[in-house]
Amino acid sequence: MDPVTVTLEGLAALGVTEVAVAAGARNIRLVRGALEAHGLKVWSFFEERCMGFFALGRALTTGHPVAVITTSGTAAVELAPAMVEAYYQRLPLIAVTADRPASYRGSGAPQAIEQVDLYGIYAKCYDVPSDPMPTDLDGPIQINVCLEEGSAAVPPVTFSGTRVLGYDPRATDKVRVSDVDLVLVGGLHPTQAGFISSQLLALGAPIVAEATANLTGVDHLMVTGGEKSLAELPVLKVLRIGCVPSWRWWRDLENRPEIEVTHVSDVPLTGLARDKHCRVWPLAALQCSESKHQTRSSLNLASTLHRVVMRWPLSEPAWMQHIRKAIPEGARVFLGNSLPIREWNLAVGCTEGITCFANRGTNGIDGLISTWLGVCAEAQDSWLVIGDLSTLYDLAGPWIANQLPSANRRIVIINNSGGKIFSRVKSLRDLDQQTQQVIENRHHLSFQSWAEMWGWAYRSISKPSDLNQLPDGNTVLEVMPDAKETESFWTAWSG
Ligand SMILES: Cc1ncc(C[n+]2csc(CCOP(=O)(O)OP(=O)(O)O)c2C)c(N)n1
Repeated sequence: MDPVTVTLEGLAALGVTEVAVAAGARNIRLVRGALEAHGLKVWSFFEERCMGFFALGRALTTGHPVAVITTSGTAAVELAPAMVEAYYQRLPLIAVTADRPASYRGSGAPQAIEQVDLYGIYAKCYDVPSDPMPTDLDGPIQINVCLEEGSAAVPPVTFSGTRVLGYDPRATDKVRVSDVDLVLVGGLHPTQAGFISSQLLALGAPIVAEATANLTGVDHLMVTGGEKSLAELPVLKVLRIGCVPSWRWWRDLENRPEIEVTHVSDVPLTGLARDKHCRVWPLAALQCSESKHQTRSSLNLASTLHRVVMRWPLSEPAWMQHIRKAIPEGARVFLGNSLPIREWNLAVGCTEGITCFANRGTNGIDGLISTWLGVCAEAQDSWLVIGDLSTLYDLAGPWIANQLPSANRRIVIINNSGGKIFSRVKSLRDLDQQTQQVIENRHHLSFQSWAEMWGWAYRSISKPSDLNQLPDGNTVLEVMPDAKETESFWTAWSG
């Protein structure tokens, strides 16, 4: 059978209903097949890096497999960052890489690179037509399709969205938990967060949750204060749920073997080198009953936090609270890596009324605008909170916005003129000026002309009231936090 038909029918059997394409001569038959298929949504890109992250965002929010179709050569390589991120989030991202016929391998002929197993351990490769198409997937895969030159159409394939799973996701042993001092919750999809919230309610142990945990109805168990509270809580047994937590406290667990961790996550990795071969239980396995070990401490740093925020209202953490207040009920929020997610976790935390997402597989600052646009494609209100270097990384991200339904999309750039996280890392604070300049990539760029280039409204934000009465549609909000206030905030908060 024609490898194009084999590929498209294979994608349909995996339950794909969305595909992103970046067209070239080599993949044109796959692109035509996608455009002519029934029941398939096609997103069109001019480059592959943003495309990969956009598709990752679609898979992150829908939970369904999403395919991206590239032409041959370095086009296929451009998907690598998104494929690696998909691996560490176990998202069903399918790279369909058009290739020259197998006889060209090892020849150095134009646009013939070695595409089989291009993503190494991060994506199992199926070489079509030699290999059969996969019938199941639990993370990213590559489908490398060898094609002769030509542009002939294929008979239309129907994509019904039905996926035949080879396993029963409910069939799992239970992990019974009743005796822990602390629950640490990292990112959870909102559809999983309801079940986890009910389990944690039954457990009754104190919870330190990231904003992306999306928990509901457990406010009374929630400990605010982030690192500061974690440092003070007496802990010997921890239940870790969801994505690997972003707290420094978690990293320091490497050197605290006396603290026992039970891992519950759909990504079967512990996120701790010391527990490398530990069992990680799937989320559905969690069965909690009331904790015998009630360490409900009187630790409540909420009022201290409030005081410090009020004292330094133009510091970065205070800006997170101002931004949260401007976000309407029901909005989808994406938190950029580096300081935005950390400052949001501290100053806002896990709040009801919005759903939060992030790329915490590898904590990259690349592809964040594109991932967010994928996550929020069908949301009426969506917000991205992102650093300035992270924005510079994904300048082509807004390309796809014109193909999305119109909605209120806000990119909030926290422009602190460089990678300011490095001035907060203890081991880097004493570096000389020149090295600091290099590690932070200090700059004086503004994002106004970038917003204009993409036809997005732009607002420079220097006081909280600038966030009122925003225009409808796509908007870039450039926040300039006060560097001195930020420094004062951290001195007052952590000393
Ligand atoms: C792809 C990638 N490259 C490099 C890094 C290392 N890194 C972590 S944070 C950071 C700086 C981020 O700067 P910015 O987006 O301005 O955020 P800020 O630190 O100011 O919050 C860098 C380069 C990374 N996480 N991902």
